[in-house]
Amino acid sequence: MELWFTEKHTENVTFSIKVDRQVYSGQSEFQRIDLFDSLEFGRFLTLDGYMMLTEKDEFIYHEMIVHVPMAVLPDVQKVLVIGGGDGGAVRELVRYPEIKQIDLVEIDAQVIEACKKYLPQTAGKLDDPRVTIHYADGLKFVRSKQDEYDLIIVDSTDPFGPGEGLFTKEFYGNCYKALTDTGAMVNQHESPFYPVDAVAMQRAHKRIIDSFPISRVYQAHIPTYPSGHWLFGFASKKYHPVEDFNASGWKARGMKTKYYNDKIHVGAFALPNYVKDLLEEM
Ligand code: AAT
Repeated sequence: MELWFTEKHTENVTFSIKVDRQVYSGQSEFQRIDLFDSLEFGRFLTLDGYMMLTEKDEFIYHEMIVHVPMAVLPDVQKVLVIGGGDGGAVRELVRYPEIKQIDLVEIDAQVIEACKKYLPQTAGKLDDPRVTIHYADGLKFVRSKQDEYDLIIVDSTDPFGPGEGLFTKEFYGNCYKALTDTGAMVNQHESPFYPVDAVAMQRAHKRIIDSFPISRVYQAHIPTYPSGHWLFGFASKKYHPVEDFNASGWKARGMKTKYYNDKIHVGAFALPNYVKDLLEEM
């Protein structure tokens, strides 16, 4: 008998991966957590039936959410990651020796436990001494923070269920306040392609523009997310993601990456016309 994981991307479109076996299934206070093994994408994590990451393509998402801001901001010492309990963003961050402290705020301890046990590829660096894990709602955690972080990475689920509050005006305003004068926030910014996702993307963009003086959107190709076309937001107090991009500084680090490079950095901010229209029409 064949076993398939299927996610509905719209009312009329599904995306399926043939599953070898189910590795883990649990129900936390917040969501259902599943891990599967597959031939094509390796092990993958789903929350409430939605794809979070696969071993084969997670490098694209995690490199783009971390290296883009790190190659722009000149002196990042303290970082806040909201969500991201799989540890993929943390794994990329700990590669930077100048980062002294990483606070990871994950609402669901069970996600972290499951990933530590079953997804060492992403969770392997969660024990780095610079990392402190806070089991809390990111929305509440940032409320009390002021002038503290050089970089905030919002590595959240989509805007329904526990992740809903991380797409609100209140949250973005509090992130602004939690950042230092030269700080920036990067977020996973949903997909522009299917109208069901684009509406959420536009709403988030409008709220970010209202909260930050500099706000740009960049893109990457993520095969296992709806439509494969995914956006990220770069919202900043001082530094512009392309004009202040330090390409030579990045290259001098000699950091080996599988997706990100200096040309991708600049190119990712070039958006298709229909995406520009969606962002401007709000
Ligand atoms: N690194 C790619 C994987 C994720 S998972 C996002 C994480 O955010 C989950 O572990 C979830 O438990 C956590 N989370 C959700 N809501 C909150 C909250 N309010 N506070 C803190 N953590 C939260 C991102 C996948 C992107 C999917 C795109 N379709």
